[in-house]
Amino acid sequence: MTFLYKANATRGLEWARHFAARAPELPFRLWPDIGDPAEVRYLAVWSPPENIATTFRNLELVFSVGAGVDQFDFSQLPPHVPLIRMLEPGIAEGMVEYATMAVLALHRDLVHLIAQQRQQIWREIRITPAAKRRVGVMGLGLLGQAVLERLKLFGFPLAGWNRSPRTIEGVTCYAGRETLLDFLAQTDILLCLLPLTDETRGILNMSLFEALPHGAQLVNVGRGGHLVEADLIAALERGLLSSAVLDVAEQEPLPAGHPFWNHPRILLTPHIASMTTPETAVEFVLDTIGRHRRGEILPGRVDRDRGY
Ligand code: NDP
Ligand code: OXD
Repeated sequence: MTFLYKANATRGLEWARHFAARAPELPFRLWPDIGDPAEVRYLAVWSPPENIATTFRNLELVFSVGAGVDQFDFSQLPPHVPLIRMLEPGIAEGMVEYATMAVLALHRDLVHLIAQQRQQIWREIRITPAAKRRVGVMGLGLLGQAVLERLKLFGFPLAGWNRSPRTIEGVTCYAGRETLLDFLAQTDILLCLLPLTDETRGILNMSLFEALPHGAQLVNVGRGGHLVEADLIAALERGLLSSAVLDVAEQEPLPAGHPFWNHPRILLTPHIASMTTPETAVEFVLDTIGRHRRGEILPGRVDRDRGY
């Protein structure tokens, strides 16, 4: 019986060390050293290998190394094998830091100030009080809620938009497509923390940008597939949006020559908003394996019909 890991190799070595300390009885293997595939009971992956169902015939659990699961083709996974997304606290901590950084950067016009510095321009940009900067979060799941909780400290009027209704103290919550326009109309800084599904692909598009107040700003920390990239460039050119912070792109790494690299209104980071922390991730997967053996409910189990 083995646990197979297929993701960032350097962090995999850390997983191996924590596994050896916490569960020496469960052999841990690092891709591509898979050993006997019939022995693999647990698989933790970022990019899933091909032919999972036929190669690993005795799989019991598949873990996503990240919080998102859009990289999986569910039809390639044996239907009886639970797919578990990563629910370790390091992901939320990283995301809260990044989202706070991005919202404050946009609130304080950092993207414009950097552009001014590059052009050797010394010019004040008037400060807008936080109480007059409305921040809206799309996706009120684990991460969206954690981010909103921290943003409360700064005094921004806060709103959130979600598939199903939520009640969050201090946050005006909207639910369902029919409320999207109302939510957007009162959002100056929009932060996307949705999972990527058939319903949310391309949701950050020109008609959404047109529904925001003129000159609004965007943070995309969901997935590159949420954003229609050409629409973002056009919306920046038209002044519909004034700047954007992007952590994700349709193609990662971003290809050479892509307009995002040098765009003066875009601050781009290489998908690092948050990262799975090996120590707490190993704790989470071992806890999940224990629950699975005892026939208990599995936190983080993906609903394949819903897509997240
Ligand atoms: P959760 O599953 O906890 O939350 C997702 C939320 O989105 C739920 O509240 C859900 O609503 C809502 N939602 C889903 N579909 C829709 C829809 N069609 N319309 C409106 N709301 C919808 O996920 P997390 O908060 O943990 O993570 C969110 C995403 O963040 C991940 O899927 C991943 O893509 C991204 N991420 C990015 C990282 C990065 O480094 N850039 C790091 C980690 C995550 P409901 O309450 O009805 O289920
Ligand atoms: C994740 C990510 O989904 O890093 O955890 O994007």
